[in-house]
Amino acid sequence: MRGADAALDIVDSFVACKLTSSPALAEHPGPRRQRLPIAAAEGSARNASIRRNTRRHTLRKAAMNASITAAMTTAATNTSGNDVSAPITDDDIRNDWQLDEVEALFALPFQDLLFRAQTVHRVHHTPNTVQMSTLLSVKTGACPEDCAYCPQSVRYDTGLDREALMAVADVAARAKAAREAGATRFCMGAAWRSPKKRDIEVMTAMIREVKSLGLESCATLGMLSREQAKELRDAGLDYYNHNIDTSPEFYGEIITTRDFKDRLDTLEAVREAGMNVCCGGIVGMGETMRDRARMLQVLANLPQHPESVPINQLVAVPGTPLADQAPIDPFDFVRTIAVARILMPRSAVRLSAGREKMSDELQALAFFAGANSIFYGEKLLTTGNPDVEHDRALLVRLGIQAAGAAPAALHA
Ligand code: SAM
Ligand code: DTB
Ligand code: SF4
Repeated sequence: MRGADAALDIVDSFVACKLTSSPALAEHPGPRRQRLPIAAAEGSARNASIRRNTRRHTLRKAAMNASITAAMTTAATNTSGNDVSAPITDDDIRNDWQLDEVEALFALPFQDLLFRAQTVHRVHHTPNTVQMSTLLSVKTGACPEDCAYCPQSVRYDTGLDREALMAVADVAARAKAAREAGATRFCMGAAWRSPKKRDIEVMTAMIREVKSLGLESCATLGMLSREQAKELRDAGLDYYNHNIDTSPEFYGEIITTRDFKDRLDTLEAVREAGMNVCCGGIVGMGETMRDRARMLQVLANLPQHPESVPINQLVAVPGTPLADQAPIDPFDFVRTIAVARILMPRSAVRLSAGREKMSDELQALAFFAGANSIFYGEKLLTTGNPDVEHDRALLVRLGIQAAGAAPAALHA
């Protein structure tokens, strides 16, 4: 075992021991509607994947380790007295995270967790940079699914008007505007359980338009068959967003019209088609800390880490079953970002829904914890998002650059 791993394992097991009776980490109380196996995601491909994922970024690592070692040597003996000063290296891409290890990360003192997350972040990413995606709901409302958080489910009266699939030319115009505002990726969302054949035909035309503008393309359209995934990929789709949303154990409390395994099957189809995976979840739905740890464990133990991991804070929409859900402690939200960063070092971690309710200071903490991607534009799908002017000003105040955007776009 490498020195860094050994030191951090000692810290982790120490914290895990102290936490065996922590109420925050107790199983979520009350009955579950269903408990679903996830062996498919956590199983057979793990060893091959670990080997595949141990490619080195030698030059960057050497440079980073020099500065990290200097910083950590002066900074770090943690509260347990264990030395955590050994540099974290980019050998740490793993797909075999154990639940107690993930829980132990959540339980670290806040500053230790953020220091470790920021350290991992700097080994694998250009600091002070965020990727910006703009969302558009291309088909809104009347979704047959019963996701308890979602304003677009036909089952809840949220006052949302249903809208048919948009015209391709209108989507192209919105994509162009997003590019001019500084976005580098355009994400099209549709309130479907799964798309029909004719929907895929229109979506492929939209994807071609988005790509012709020089933008990266992303879509989130519900469950896909393998054939549909290939059709979207052939049209040029770069990313497919399909969230697992929460832990397998809590899933049945939130959604009953599909199961956790359905999500994993679509993720597998997306990977098989050769697209990048965008997959994350929501915090603040009444889940326990253990559920959050399980959700991140499942994501990190997929055969290949999602390239993009959106962490949404619940937008509690009136009319949905979660309308009155109490907001989570903001520090726990930041902890979730930090643990995602540590478990999936190379992924983009997106500070996603919920930013409208977050202070600038909280967002800055989330960036420090390793978030390096945001949704940019006045609207998410159906709910609000910070104004672009506010976001631009925030990034300037924090000295954060927009990754890959034309500089003129951001200073327009
Ligand atoms: N229908 C498709 C699906 O469910 O995959 C695509 C659209 S769906 C709105 C995309 C994701 O948005 C959901 O999986 C969920 O993670 C997120 N989302 C939806 N409503 C939300 C809310 N009120 N707060 C936070 N995230 C939400
Ligand atoms: C994701 O993880 N969050 C986005 C995107 N992927 C599709 C959606 C957030 C939706 C928030 C509620 C709404 O605006 O309808
Ligand atoms: Fe439908 Fe997606 Fe909303 Fe669930 S999250 S109700 S599948 S649009």
